Amino acid sequence: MLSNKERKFLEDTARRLRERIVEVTYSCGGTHIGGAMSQHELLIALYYKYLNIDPTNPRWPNRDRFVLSKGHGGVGHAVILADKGFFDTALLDDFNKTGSPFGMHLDWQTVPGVDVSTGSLGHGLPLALGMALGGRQQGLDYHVYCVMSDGELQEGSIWEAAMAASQFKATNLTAFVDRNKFSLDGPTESIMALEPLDKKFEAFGWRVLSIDGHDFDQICEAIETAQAEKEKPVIIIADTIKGKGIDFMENQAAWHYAGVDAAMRDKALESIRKMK
Ligand SMILES: Cc1ncc(C[n+]2csc(CCOP(=O)(O)OP(=O)(O)O)c2C)c(N)n1
Repeated sequence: MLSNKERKFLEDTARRLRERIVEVTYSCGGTHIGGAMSQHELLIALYYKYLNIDPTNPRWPNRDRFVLSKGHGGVGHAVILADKGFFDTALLDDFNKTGSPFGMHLDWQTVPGVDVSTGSLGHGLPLALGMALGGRQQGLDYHVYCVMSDGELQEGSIWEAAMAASQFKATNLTAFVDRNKFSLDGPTESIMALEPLDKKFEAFGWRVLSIDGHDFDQICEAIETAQAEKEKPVIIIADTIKGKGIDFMENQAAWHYAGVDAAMRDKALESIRKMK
């Protein structure tokens, strides 16, 4: 149960960094802003409450690992890493520009705090499972958290990893699905239906928790339940809204990837400032 102070801190941080994502999107000409907004509260809860990490020592062997399997959400990850002190926030002014450390998908070799390069969908869960099993093998007690998009669940590699995770009882791995119900150009259910998603993961041997992915109380309760689970890997299916917080972007596949001009930026910031 979050205290009022903790909840307010998480909500204020989420709002402040949503604004930063909009600013970066404006300055670099375009990002995957829709999915950055839907995944946002999951990343904020992890980075500001749970991850055992040290920004002064990004390669500390016993750090918790974070895998953004939906690598196109990298802009949302980058603003958080900057805010946590992994690198100078001013570097974001050149996001995705030639010569900057950032591509649209973050590279672990150039961006401190990134554990693995992602972007080719469907590979984050297998990588996260490898990290979890590797940690166990080495007697390290870190936890691995992996955020997937719903569209990437249409990749077969996810289901191979899902099978292996339960076979090997990878309880030091917690996965999330950013279930915003949209992929690049339309609803997931008309492109390649995923439902009943909870039943599918249950059949693959996972414990499934279904939550509102923008509600910090539900997110934090689910993460703590996952941390305490000792029999099965846990997947948290987070019901989210693509474009969350920017009224004219919400639930619009057209805002999967886009830029904003100055007028749209100001409208977006105004909408975010009205969020509770
Ligand atoms: C293997 C692979 N195929 C295609 C793409 C191109 N691509 C980028 S984002 C995307 C789909 C985005 O939808 P979803 O996965 O649901 O992401 P979200 O809505 O959370 O942004 C696709 C197909 C890719 N990055 N990787």
